[in-house]
Amino acid sequence: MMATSENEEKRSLELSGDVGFNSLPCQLVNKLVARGFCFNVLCVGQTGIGKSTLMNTLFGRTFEMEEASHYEEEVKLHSQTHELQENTVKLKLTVVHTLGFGDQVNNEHSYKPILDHLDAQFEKYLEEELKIHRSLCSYEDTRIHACLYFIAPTGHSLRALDLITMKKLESKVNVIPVVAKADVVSKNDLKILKKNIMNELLSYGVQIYQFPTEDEDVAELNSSMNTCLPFAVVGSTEDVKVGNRMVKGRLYPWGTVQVENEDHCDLVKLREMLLRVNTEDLREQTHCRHYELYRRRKLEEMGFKDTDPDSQSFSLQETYEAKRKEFFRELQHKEESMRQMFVNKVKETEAELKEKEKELHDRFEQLKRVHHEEKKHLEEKRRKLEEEMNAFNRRKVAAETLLGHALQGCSQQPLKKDKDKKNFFSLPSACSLTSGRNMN
Ligand SMILES: Nc1nc2c(ncn2[C@@H]2O[C@H](COP(=O)(O)OP(=O)(O)OP(=O)(O)O)[C@@H](O)[C@H]2O)c(=O)[nH]1
Ligand SMILES: [Mg+2]
Repeated sequence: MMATSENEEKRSLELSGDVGFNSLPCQLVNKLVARGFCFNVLCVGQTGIGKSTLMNTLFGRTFEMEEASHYEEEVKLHSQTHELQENTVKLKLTVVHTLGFGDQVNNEHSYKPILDHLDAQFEKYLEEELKIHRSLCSYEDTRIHACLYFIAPTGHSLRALDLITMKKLESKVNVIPVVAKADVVSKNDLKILKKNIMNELLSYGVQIYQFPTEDEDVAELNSSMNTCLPFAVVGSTEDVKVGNRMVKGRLYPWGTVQVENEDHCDLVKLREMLLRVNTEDLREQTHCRHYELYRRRKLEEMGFKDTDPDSQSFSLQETYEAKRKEFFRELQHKEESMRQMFVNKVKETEAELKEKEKELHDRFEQLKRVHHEEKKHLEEKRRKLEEEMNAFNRRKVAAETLLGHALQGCSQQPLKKDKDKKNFFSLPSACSLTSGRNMN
């Protein structure tokens, strides 16, 4: 077979018979139906505004009705996945609720956890896409396809929180605003409220999801629905009797609100737009617009780009090499600064140790001096004591000699004994002997 050259003219041929490739759409449909679909909806709105009731009403099922606490410290996201089936079509529906949204005293950063959640889902998908062994066909896509933004029916228009949050969300998700609990306002007030909301969104440049009008089959329907935005919805899972049939509705002392009656609210319109006509467009917009934007920013952040400054195409290999070199340069730089830090630390510790050693040495010298002084002092004391002892010994010897003489004299003149004894004891040397003994 010869390769077709680029310049070769393309020929259009009429086939004489059926060769079979006209079944391609059917093959595709069969494959997709067998695989099943997924659709992820995020409900943003203050506590008790009717998010759960509306989701139950939209899908005609009771998913979960646990009330959220009003005392959450920060906004949290809670997601639940349900496997639904309509005829042969399987749908994995994930509903993500915002718990505590609008409940804080300071709502300044209420949108942050929502943005983080949206980014986290994009990041997960990007990681899968960048893997060597990708399994995107069986990948469980958690990216949010539609965000229902619940606006309170009271008030004249949007709150600052609504405007800021929708503005932040517009580049990350398809935002579809709905006026919740529309049965609590009169028809006229609702009309004014819807108009005010749209005007405000327009003047603040908030881009909400527009139903696509490119496809001829749905262009008319979608463009007329675009003028009905925001949909005013009423939710109910209760069956009420109207005439001789049972309908979903809300019973009031003055009458019944039928949620599926288009004269009463826009629930049917919302369901039609969200689930019957534009589900695939919502999925496509999520992938081609919001995810693409996230992916582009992320890859640019990582240093990838399609063209270099001279508009020459940039190869992945070159980008990788450049990034690798930059990484090693940074690593070297870090290593060098850590080494320098370590050397400085060692020097500091060394200086500290030297200082301590000097202090100890000085202290030792001082103690040595004190010890020397004390020793000298004690030597002096000892010398004095020895002198005193010598003097005492001398006096003792003299006294003993005297006593010896005295006793000798007594034995020769016994009659004079008593008198001499008296004299002896009155002698000054005897006195000093006695006092010397006392001293000892
Ligand atoms: N009047 C009126 N009440 C509604 C409507 N939808 C729900 N409610 C009531 O509002 C209350 C709260 O409804 P939920 O659906 O639990 O509200 P939620 O936003 O899911 O609340 P949390 O999950 O706790 O944040 C319930 O008493 C519902 O019956 C509505 O369209 N109109
Ligand atoms: Mg709820």
